Amino acid sequence: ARATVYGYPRQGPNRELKKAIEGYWKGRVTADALRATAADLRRTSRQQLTDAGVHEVPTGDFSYYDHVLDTSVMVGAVPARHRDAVAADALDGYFAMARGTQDVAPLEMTKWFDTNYHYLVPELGSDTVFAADSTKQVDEFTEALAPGLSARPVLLGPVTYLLLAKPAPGVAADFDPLTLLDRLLPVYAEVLADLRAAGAAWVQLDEPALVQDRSPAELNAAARAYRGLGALTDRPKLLVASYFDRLGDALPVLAKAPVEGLALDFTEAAAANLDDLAAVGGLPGKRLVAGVVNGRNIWVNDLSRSLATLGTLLGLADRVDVSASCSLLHVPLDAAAEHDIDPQILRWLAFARQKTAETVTLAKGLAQGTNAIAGELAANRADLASRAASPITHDPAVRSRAAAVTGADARRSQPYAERTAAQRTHLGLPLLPTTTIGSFPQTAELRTARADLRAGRIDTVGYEQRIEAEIREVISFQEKTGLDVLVHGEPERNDMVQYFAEQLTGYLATQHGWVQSYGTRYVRPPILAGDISRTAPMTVRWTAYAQSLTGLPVKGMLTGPVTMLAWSFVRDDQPLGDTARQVALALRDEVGDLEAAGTSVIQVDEPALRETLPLRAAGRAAYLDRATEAFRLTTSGVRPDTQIHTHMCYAEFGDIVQAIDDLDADVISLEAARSHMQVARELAAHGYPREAGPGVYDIHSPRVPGAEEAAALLRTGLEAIPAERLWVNPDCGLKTRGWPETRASLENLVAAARTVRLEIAGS
Ligand code: THG
Ligand code: ZN
Repeated sequence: ARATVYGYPRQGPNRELKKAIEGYWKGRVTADALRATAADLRRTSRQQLTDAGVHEVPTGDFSYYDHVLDTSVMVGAVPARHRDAVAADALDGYFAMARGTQDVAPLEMTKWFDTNYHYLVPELGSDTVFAADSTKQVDEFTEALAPGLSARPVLLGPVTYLLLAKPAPGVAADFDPLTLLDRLLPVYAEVLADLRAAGAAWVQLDEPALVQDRSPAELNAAARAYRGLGALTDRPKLLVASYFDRLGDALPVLAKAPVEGLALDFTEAAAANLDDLAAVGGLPGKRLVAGVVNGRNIWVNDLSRSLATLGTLLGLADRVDVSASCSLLHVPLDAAAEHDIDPQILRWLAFARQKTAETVTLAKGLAQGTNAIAGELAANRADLASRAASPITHDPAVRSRAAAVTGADARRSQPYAERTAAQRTHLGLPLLPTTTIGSFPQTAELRTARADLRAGRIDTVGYEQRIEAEIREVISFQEKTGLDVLVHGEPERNDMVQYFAEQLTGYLATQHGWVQSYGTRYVRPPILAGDISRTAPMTVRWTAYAQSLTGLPVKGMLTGPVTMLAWSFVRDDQPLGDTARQVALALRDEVGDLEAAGTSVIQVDEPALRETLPLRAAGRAAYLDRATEAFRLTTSGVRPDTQIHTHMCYAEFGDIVQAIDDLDADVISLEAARSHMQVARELAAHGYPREAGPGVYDIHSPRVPGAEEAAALLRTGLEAIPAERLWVNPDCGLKTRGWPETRASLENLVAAARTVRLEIAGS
């Protein structure tokens, strides 16, 4: 048995890649310097992998922006609007597809399965002409060749590529990209031949889309694809890789296909994949790569358990190799870089570098027996035992409180229909009330203040004075502009998850734990490591200060439990529902403290609710139950006349309207400006009975919407939602906008609300 991985973090230990690419965009770094930085980073990664004992290193997994975009380039699927830019300069054309230019829009971006990575969606149509460009794959494979080293190019497979694509602009919406398979396969054949000519013995084709629910036609396409590629004579051996879930109905299809290897996920899907593998009689004559090390969480592996799994696989294939379950792109690079985490807790963590070492240890244990890795096994047992016995993971007070939760705790004391009247009276709001989502522009002064505090140039008192000054500005601006429900503007917050994670016991923050979100954007997801509790109020000080400045209601602003989990690394030693409940209870206390401090409107944001929907339909009902329960546990302790708001970004809500209703929030604000209130019609079509604020100002663009344009959107909204239940707000928070456009846009938004109120009064 040998160790391998499917991909490695791209950014480098200090996000050197981000700096080089953004420098190139600004004209401060030449194309040659950018290429040199990238080649250096790839060399260092390969060195790290080989030093750790990985036998076959992946190549081609590197990307300047996104591996799905790289695949579009590899198959020649460049949208017509980007062809001139690509012809003029390949690198600039590539970035034009990724980010757009003054004149052309970029490719659309969306989430990579149920991870927090985002890819660029291929745009295809019946007139798409594919053409092979194997340059990147061949170059990155060739540069990896060294004496004694084997490298395995990793490509996105043709079936997943087509399943991730969508009809290009102007192509009929019902166009099915999968109909292009027969045209795409010859292009893959050419790339495979080029890689063989370059010396590749194996090529990996990633087909994660096959772990989702797939129709007979889609499974049939997979069968055709791998019959076709398998039948080629001029090709390397093929390893078809699946990850993120069980392969399910696609397993018999690939087991029968004339390919030489299959990679399966044996982390959460282990039992199902084992059963399915046994049911097809194993993979005689094939190589099985077993993903037993979780490639998307940060916990140390249970080596004994993985060895047991690997042992049962031995008889089921010709050869069994060991890997992380998916590309290590989804975890930070190196836990050893974390100097602020308690050394004992650090031993519970494994980032990409540590996970690589785990796969090597497991491969050695599998090949040579457990005696060969006795030292590693003993250390691993000790680390797992220290985690299991730690007071950090077992806080009796947190546990008994969570165990005592009843159904009533997650239910408001009155139904929405009765509460709403009490809230109207209590708040004294006009028809079509105006508000914002919560954050105001994060100015350079605010970032400087935070940096000054971190560096010790100012003390806490000095910092808080600067934050209070900003809150005074934001409140006085909103009063002057005529908004009805105000916010404090969140000047004290960095990331909406990190801000709370830093204040909750049981949560860990990292210093260098960057994970790519999209392109050059990275996040440092905090780690839900132990039982979660709140030692003191987290937001009350700022909300109360803002409220003391005005007679108008100021909204309290919290991040909801579902989003806290979705954008963190979660515990793997207890059910997700238990972790969600602990976070919800801590937030529930914050909601209670805000109410007690005189806050009558409290917003609990859940932008990630839709994002983390399970890949297979079978898991969705349970997820939505757990998610809505955690939200209601957070928000249900308040008086009937306290108004609970929630907010969600990103457009597609059609399939979760019932879950949104089950949140039992009083008001929801949603992104809608770009889709011309589509979401309002979707809510109405599902009979959504509550108040809603479909956004009338697209904050993702610096463009200022005119008052008449916003009024027109409101009139469209009124066709779906009655005036008594319609709110007026932007699409999302204003954190990334500048003050000038924020000022102008909100003035127009208030003017639009006033115009439409008069129209309603006069009709
Ligand atoms: N916070 C967290 N996770 C998220 C989002 C978030 N996941 C989904 C979505 N939002 C991803 N979107 C972004 C948008 C911007 C950035 C990252 C992810 C970003 N990052 C800075 C960068 O790379 O320069 C670093 C930010 C920092 O210093 O923390 O701009 O909002 N948790
Ligand atoms: Zn938003």
